[in-house]
Amino acid sequence: MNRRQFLLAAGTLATSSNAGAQRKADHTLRIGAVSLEVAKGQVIRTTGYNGSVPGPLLRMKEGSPVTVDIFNETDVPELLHWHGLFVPVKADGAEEEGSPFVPPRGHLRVNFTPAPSGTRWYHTHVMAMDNLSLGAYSGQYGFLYVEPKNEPGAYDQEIFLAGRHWDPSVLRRGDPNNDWTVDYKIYSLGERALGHGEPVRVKQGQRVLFRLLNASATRSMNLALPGHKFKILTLDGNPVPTQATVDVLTLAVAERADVIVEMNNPGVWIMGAPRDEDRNKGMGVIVEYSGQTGAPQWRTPPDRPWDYSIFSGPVPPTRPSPDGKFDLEFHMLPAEDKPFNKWTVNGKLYPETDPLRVKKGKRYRILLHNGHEDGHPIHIHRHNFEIVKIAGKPVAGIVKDTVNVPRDGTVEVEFVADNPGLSLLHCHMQLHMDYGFKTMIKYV
Ligand SMILES: [Cu+2]
Repeated sequence: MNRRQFLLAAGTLATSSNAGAQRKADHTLRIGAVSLEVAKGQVIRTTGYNGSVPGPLLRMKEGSPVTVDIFNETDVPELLHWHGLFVPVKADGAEEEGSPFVPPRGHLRVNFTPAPSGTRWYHTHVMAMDNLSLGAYSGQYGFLYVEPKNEPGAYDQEIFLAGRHWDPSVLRRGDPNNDWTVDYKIYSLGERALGHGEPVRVKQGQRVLFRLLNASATRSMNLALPGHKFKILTLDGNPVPTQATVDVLTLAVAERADVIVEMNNPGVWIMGAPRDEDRNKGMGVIVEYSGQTGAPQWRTPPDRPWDYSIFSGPVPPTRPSPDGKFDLEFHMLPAEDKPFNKWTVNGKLYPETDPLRVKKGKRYRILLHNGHEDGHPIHIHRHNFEIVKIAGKPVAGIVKDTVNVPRDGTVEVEFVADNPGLSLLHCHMQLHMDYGFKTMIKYV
């Protein structure tokens, strides 16, 4: 805490007669300048939380109310979103819902009761538009783990790793279907680019639980660990009905997965992106068995497309009809001569998009129809949804807060409207949400 914050905090204590405001916060996050040496000699200057990137790992207990103080040491208004949590609008950090900003050089205190349990995260929710130092292009992200009331804990080590793409620049691809994009020079997994951080140190016979997050502003990520397999326990922090095992894990922007790796192949390995270019830019981490030395090994895994349906539970012969249905179709409007393209929901750009009108306690189906231009990770705020159909194939029991809808694909989800208040539904790619790709869920 610097002198200014101290005075600010002291001032709050001295002037407030509200007993609640005098209580020390359970967590304090300070938004400020950070220098991150992502690789030797390559320093990223950005903003982050509490002087580190990623921000501190926060642990909260499901159902135990928390108070979080957020101090903004920058000159721009900020928003902090609790991704995957059923928080009130006031704490959600979404301007569109009416959540308050953390004012420049100011402070915001938020209160909420953490739920549901699982691997969540927190990040800035400001618009960046064509300023690639703001929003999800910055270093403002961190893990939040909400501890369940009963933690099975059947693992020997727990390792949190977020993937990230750095040093963004605007790129014109010359592809008329999707010409403008953002390109990145260097990638990281965890705190550093591949080969520049501490290795993950393991022992033979251990069960290692990796909690993995794609914290990128715009890019999907893939990971493999040669000689080992990933057993998927959760997607977006929610237990999957079928714990399928895969060679390659794919996470769209904002998605998480908890995976168990049985460490039964001693050596020094690269856990990294299957594509050479992505690994060479830094997407990976070294996994080193105790007592093993030598150059880290890499082997290209089999190439199989990611398919959520392998995690499905048994599909019931009939599913009760939802109380309402929404069809959403996503398309691009080309920007032509300047960045970026615009993105429409049913032909309209936010804020003109039509809200989804819902009643409390009812169950709704949303059909997410995607056009040809790009895949989109669709994120629902303050609620979860269950995937019920992927490309026409019924699935059951896969509960998420972000679902990737591939090009030309349709994914159907259902959610229960059980958390009144405006709720944002949007594509999580920063350059899509900034340019129109948002709509609201409105309780009526
Ligand atoms: Cu998108």
